[in-house]
Amino acid sequence: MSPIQRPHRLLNRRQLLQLSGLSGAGLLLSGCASSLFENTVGKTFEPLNQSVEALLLNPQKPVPEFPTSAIEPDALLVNTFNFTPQIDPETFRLTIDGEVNNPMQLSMKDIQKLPLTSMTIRHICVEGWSAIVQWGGVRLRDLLSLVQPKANVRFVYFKSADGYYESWDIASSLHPQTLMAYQKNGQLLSVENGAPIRLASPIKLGYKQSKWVTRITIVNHLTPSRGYWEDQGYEWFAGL
Ligand SMILES: Nc1nc2c(c(=O)[nH]1)N[C@H]1C(S)=C(S)[C@@H](COP(=O)(O)O)O[C@H]1N2
Ligand SMILES: [Mo]
Repeated sequence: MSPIQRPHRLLNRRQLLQLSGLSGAGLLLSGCASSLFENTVGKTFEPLNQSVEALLLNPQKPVPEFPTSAIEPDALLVNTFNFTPQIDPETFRLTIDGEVNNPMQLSMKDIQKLPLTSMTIRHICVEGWSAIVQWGGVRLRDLLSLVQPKANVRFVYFKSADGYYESWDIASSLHPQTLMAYQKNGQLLSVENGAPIRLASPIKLGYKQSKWVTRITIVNHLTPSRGYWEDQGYEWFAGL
Protein backbone atom coordinates (compact mmCIF):
# COMPACT_ATOMS: atom_id res chain seq x y z
CA MET A 1 0.00 0.00 0.00
CA SER A 2 1.62 3.29 -1.03
CA PRO A 3 1.82 5.98 1.67
CA ILE A 4 -0.29 8.39 -0.35
CA GLN A 5 -3.41 7.04 -2.01
CA ARG A 6 -3.93 8.68 -5.33
CA PRO A 7 -7.46 9.92 -5.77
CA HIS A 8 -9.36 8.30 -8.61
CA ARG A 9 -9.47 10.22 -11.84
CA LEU A 10 -11.45 13.41 -12.05
CA LEU A 11 -13.97 13.73 -14.82
CA ASN A 12 -11.97 15.15 -17.72
CA ARG A 13 -12.67 18.54 -19.20
CA ARG A 14 -14.83 17.26 -22.07
CA GLN A 15 -16.97 15.01 -19.84
CA LEU A 16 -17.40 17.85 -17.42
CA LEU A 17 -18.51 20.32 -20.05
CA GLN A 18 -20.92 17.72 -21.42
CA LEU A 19 -22.34 16.98 -18.00
CA SER A 20 -22.60 20.53 -16.87
CA GLY A 21 -23.29 22.52 -20.02
CA LEU A 22 -20.63 24.93 -18.83
CA SER A 23 -19.25 25.68 -22.27
CA GLY A 24 -21.67 28.54 -22.87
CA ALA A 25 -20.62 32.16 -22.58
CA GLY A 26 -23.25 32.73 -19.88
CA LEU A 27 -20.92 31.27 -17.33
CA LEU A 28 -18.35 33.96 -17.94
CA LEU A 29 -20.75 36.68 -16.85
CA SER A 30 -20.26 36.81 -13.14
CA GLY A 31 -22.59 38.46 -10.67
CA CYS A 32 -21.59 41.61 -8.85
CA ALA A 33 -24.17 42.01 -6.08
CA SER A 34 -22.81 40.92 -2.74
CA SER A 35 -23.58 41.53 0.89
CA LEU A 36 -21.20 43.16 3.35
CA PHE A 37 -20.60 39.79 4.96
CA GLU A 38 -19.64 38.13 1.71
CA ASN A 39 -17.28 41.00 0.89
CA THR A 40 -15.61 40.50 4.22
CA VAL A 41 -15.13 36.75 3.92
CA GLY A 42 -14.24 37.17 0.24
CA LYS A 43 -11.27 39.29 1.22
CA THR A 44 -10.17 36.98 3.98
CA PHE A 45 -10.17 33.76 1.97
CA GLU A 46 -8.78 33.78 -1.52
CA PRO A 47 -10.69 30.70 -2.81
CA LEU A 48 -14.01 32.50 -2.31
CA ASN A 49 -13.10 34.84 -5.15
CA GLN A 50 -12.71 32.09 -7.71
CA SER A 51 -15.55 31.49 -10.13
CA VAL A 52 -17.36 28.17 -10.26
CA GLU A 53 -16.10 27.72 -13.81
CA ALA A 54 -12.45 28.18 -12.83
CA LEU A 55 -12.89 25.81 -9.90
CA LEU A 56 -14.53 23.13 -12.03
CA LEU A 57 -11.91 23.30 -14.77
CA ASN A 58 -8.89 23.57 -12.45
CA PRO A 59 -9.39 21.31 -9.43
CA GLN A 60 -7.55 22.39 -6.30
CA LYS A 61 -4.59 20.34 -5.11
CA PRO A 62 -5.47 17.30 -3.02
CA VAL A 63 -4.13 17.19 0.54
CA PRO A 64 -1.95 14.16 1.41
CA GLU A 65 -3.88 11.08 2.49
CA PHE A 66 -2.99 8.21 4.85
CA PRO A 67 -2.37 4.56 3.98
CA THR A 68 -5.34 2.31 4.82
CA SER A 69 -3.11 0.66 7.48
CA ALA A 70 -3.37 3.94 9.44
CA ILE A 71 -7.19 3.71 9.81
CA GLU A 72 -8.24 3.98 13.48
CA PRO A 73 -11.46 1.96 13.49
CA ASP A 74 -12.46 2.81 17.07
CA ALA A 75 -11.39 6.45 17.20
CA LEU A 76 -14.32 8.01 15.34
CA LEU A 77 -16.75 8.92 18.11
CA VAL A 78 -20.38 9.34 17.19
CA ASN A 79 -21.18 13.01 17.66
CA THR A 80 -24.85 13.76 17.16
CA PHE A 81 -26.43 16.89 18.62
CA ASN A 82 -30.02 15.69 18.66
CA PHE A 83 -31.45 12.39 17.43
CA THR A 84 -30.45 9.74 14.90
CA PRO A 85 -32.84 9.75 11.95
CA GLN A 86 -33.68 6.40 10.34
CA ILE A 87 -33.81 6.85 6.57
CA ASP A 88 -35.01 4.12 4.18
CA PRO A 89 -32.25 3.98 1.53
CA GLU A 90 -34.72 2.57 -1.03
CA THR A 91 -37.09 5.52 -1.00
CA PHE A 92 -34.45 8.15 -0.10
CA ARG A 93 -33.89 10.94 -2.63
CA LEU A 94 -31.11 13.52 -2.43
CA THR A 95 -32.42 16.85 -3.73
CA ILE A 96 -29.92 19.19 -5.41
CA ASP A 97 -31.39 22.57 -6.27
CA GLY A 98 -31.03 26.34 -5.96
CA GLU A 99 -29.18 28.50 -8.49
CA VAL A 100 -28.81 25.69 -11.02
CA ASN A 101 -30.05 25.00 -14.54
CA ASN A 102 -30.87 21.36 -13.90
CA PRO A 103 -32.17 20.57 -10.40
CA MET A 104 -32.23 16.85 -9.55
CA GLN A 105 -33.53 14.28 -7.12
CA LEU A 106 -31.16 11.33 -6.98
CA SER A 107 -31.71 7.89 -5.50
CA MET A 108 -28.82 6.06 -3.83
CA LYS A 109 -28.72 3.83 -6.94
CA ASP A 110 -28.25 6.93 -9.14
CA ILE A 111 -25.50 8.20 -6.84
CA GLN A 112 -23.74 4.84 -6.74
CA LYS A 113 -23.49 4.83 -10.55
CA LEU A 114 -21.19 7.86 -10.40
CA PRO A 115 -17.41 7.34 -9.96
CA LEU A 116 -16.55 6.06 -6.47
CA THR A 117 -13.69 7.84 -4.71
CA SER A 118 -12.07 6.49 -1.59
CA MET A 119 -9.83 8.51 0.73
CA THR A 120 -8.18 7.93 4.10
CA ILE A 121 -8.04 11.20 6.02
CA ARG A 122 -8.07 12.62 9.53
CA HIS A 123 -11.41 13.74 10.96
CA ILE A 124 -10.99 16.46 13.59
CA CYS A 125 -13.70 17.44 16.07
CA VAL A 126 -13.40 20.69 18.00
CA GLU A 127 -14.41 18.79 21.12
CA GLY A 128 -10.85 17.48 21.26
CA TRP A 129 -10.72 14.16 19.45
CA SER A 130 -9.65 13.03 16.00
CA ALA A 131 -9.69 9.83 13.98
CA ILE A 132 -8.13 8.55 10.78
CA VAL A 133 -11.05 7.32 8.70
CA GLN A 134 -11.51 5.96 5.19
CA TRP A 135 -14.50 7.43 3.43
CA GLY A 136 -15.92 6.21 0.12
CA GLY A 137 -18.42 8.08 -1.98
CA VAL A 138 -19.01 10.44 -4.85
CA ARG A 139 -17.17 13.71 -5.25
CA LEU A 140 -19.47 16.61 -4.45
CA ARG A 141 -17.96 18.39 -7.50
CA ASP A 142 -19.33 15.62 -9.74
CA LEU A 143 -22.82 16.01 -8.24
CA LEU A 144 -22.68 19.80 -8.53
CA SER A 145 -21.50 19.55 -12.16
CA LEU A 146 -24.55 17.45 -12.99
CA VAL A 147 -27.01 20.13 -11.87
CA GLN A 148 -25.24 22.87 -13.87
CA PRO A 149 -24.62 25.67 -11.37
CA LYS A 150 -25.19 29.21 -12.60
CA ALA A 151 -22.14 31.41 -13.12
CA ASN A 152 -22.22 33.53 -10.00
CA VAL A 153 -22.92 30.92 -7.31
CA ARG A 154 -20.74 31.19 -4.22
CA PHE A 155 -22.12 29.02 -1.43
CA VAL A 156 -23.73 25.64 -0.85
CA TYR A 157 -26.29 24.78 1.83
CA PHE A 158 -26.73 21.26 3.24
CA LYS A 159 -29.93 20.21 5.00
CA SER A 160 -30.03 17.11 7.16
CA ALA A 161 -32.85 14.84 8.32
CA ASP A 162 -32.18 15.64 12.00
CA GLY A 163 -32.63 19.40 11.53
CA TYR A 164 -28.87 20.05 11.23
CA TYR A 165 -27.87 22.52 8.54
CA GLU A 166 -24.57 23.80 7.18
CA SER A 167 -23.21 26.15 4.55
CA TRP A 168 -19.91 25.90 2.69
CA ASP A 169 -18.03 28.19 0.30
CA ILE A 170 -18.14 26.98 -3.31
CA ALA A 171 -14.35 26.43 -3.55
CA SER A 172 -14.32 24.02 -0.60
CA SER A 173 -17.45 22.32 -1.98
CA LEU A 174 -15.73 21.73 -5.34
CA HIS A 175 -12.49 20.49 -3.74
CA PRO A 176 -11.59 17.05 -5.18
CA GLN A 177 -11.55 15.52 -1.67
CA THR A 178 -14.95 16.83 -0.60
CA LEU A 179 -17.14 13.74 -0.85
CA MET A 180 -20.74 12.81 -0.34
CA ALA A 181 -19.78 9.58 1.41
CA TYR A 182 -21.84 6.40 1.65
CA GLN A 183 -19.02 4.13 2.89
CA LYS A 184 -16.85 4.22 6.03
CA ASN A 185 -13.71 2.08 6.43
CA GLY A 186 -14.71 -0.05 3.45
CA GLN A 187 -18.26 -0.80 4.66
CA LEU A 188 -21.62 0.74 3.94
CA LEU A 189 -22.07 3.84 6.13
CA SER A 190 -23.85 3.09 9.43
CA VAL A 191 -26.95 4.95 10.55
CA GLU A 192 -25.05 6.63 13.45
CA ASN A 193 -22.40 7.91 11.04
CA GLY A 194 -24.93 9.47 8.66
CA ALA A 195 -26.50 6.83 6.39
CA PRO A 196 -27.41 6.84 3.64
CA ILE A 197 -25.12 9.76 2.74
CA ARG A 198 -23.01 12.45 4.46
CA LEU A 199 -20.33 15.04 3.80
CA ALA A 200 -16.68 14.03 4.33
CA SER A 201 -13.62 16.18 3.63
CA PRO A 202 -10.07 16.60 5.00
CA ILE A 203 -10.23 20.39 4.54
CA LYS A 204 -12.88 21.25 7.17
CA LEU A 205 -13.54 20.59 10.86
CA GLY A 206 -15.94 17.83 11.91
CA TYR A 207 -18.97 20.03 12.49
CA LYS A 208 -18.95 21.11 8.82
CA GLN A 209 -19.43 17.48 7.76
CA SER A 210 -23.17 17.03 7.81
CA LYS A 211 -24.61 13.56 8.29
CA TRP A 212 -27.98 12.38 6.84
CA VAL A 213 -27.90 15.01 4.08
CA THR A 214 -31.25 15.24 2.28
CA ARG A 215 -30.88 18.50 0.35
CA ILE A 216 -28.02 20.40 -1.25
CA THR A 217 -28.87 23.94 -2.36
CA ILE A 218 -26.52 26.14 -4.37
CA VAL A 219 -26.88 29.87 -3.69
CA ASN A 220 -25.39 33.27 -4.45
CA HIS A 221 -25.68 34.59 -0.90
CA LEU A 222 -25.62 33.30 2.63
CA THR A 223 -28.68 33.88 4.78
CA PRO A 224 -28.43 34.77 8.49
CA SER A 225 -28.63 30.99 9.17
CA ARG A 226 -25.18 29.71 8.31
CA GLY A 227 -24.89 26.48 10.26
CA TYR A 228 -26.11 24.72 13.38
CA TRP A 229 -22.93 25.39 15.42
CA GLU A 230 -21.94 28.57 13.55
CA ASP A 231 -25.22 30.21 14.58
CA GLN A 232 -24.15 29.54 18.18
CA GLY A 233 -20.78 31.24 17.68
CA TYR A 234 -18.52 28.68 16.03
CA GLU A 235 -16.35 29.78 13.12
CA TRP A 236 -18.01 29.50 9.70
CA PHE A 237 -15.07 28.72 7.39
CA ALA A 238 -13.61 26.09 9.80
CA GLY A 239 -10.81 25.16 7.38
CA LEU A 240 -7.96 22.79 8.21
N1 LIG B 1 -26.74 15.98 10.76
C1 LIG B 1 -25.71 16.06 11.62
N2 LIG B 1 -24.46 16.09 11.12
C2 LIG B 1 -23.39 16.18 11.94
C3 LIG B 1 -23.55 16.28 13.35
C4 LIG B 1 -24.89 16.24 13.85
O1 LIG B 1 -25.15 16.31 15.06
N3 LIG B 1 -25.95 16.14 12.95
N4 LIG B 1 -22.45 16.42 14.16
C5 LIG B 1 -21.21 16.93 13.53
C6 LIG B 1 -20.00 16.81 14.34
S1 LIG B 1 -19.73 17.95 15.56
C7 LIG B 1 -19.02 15.90 14.04
S2 LIG B 1 -17.54 15.86 14.84
C8 LIG B 1 -19.26 14.85 13.04
C9 LIG B 1 -19.16 13.49 13.70
O2 LIG B 1 -19.37 12.46 12.77
P1 LIG B 1 -19.57 10.99 13.33
O3 LIG B 1 -20.69 11.03 14.33
O4 LIG B 1 -19.83 10.14 12.14
O5 LIG B 1 -18.27 10.64 14.02
O6 LIG B 1 -20.53 14.94 12.42
C10 LIG B 1 -20.96 16.25 12.19
N5 LIG B 1 -22.16 16.19 11.39
MO1 LIG C 1 -17.48 17.75 16.05
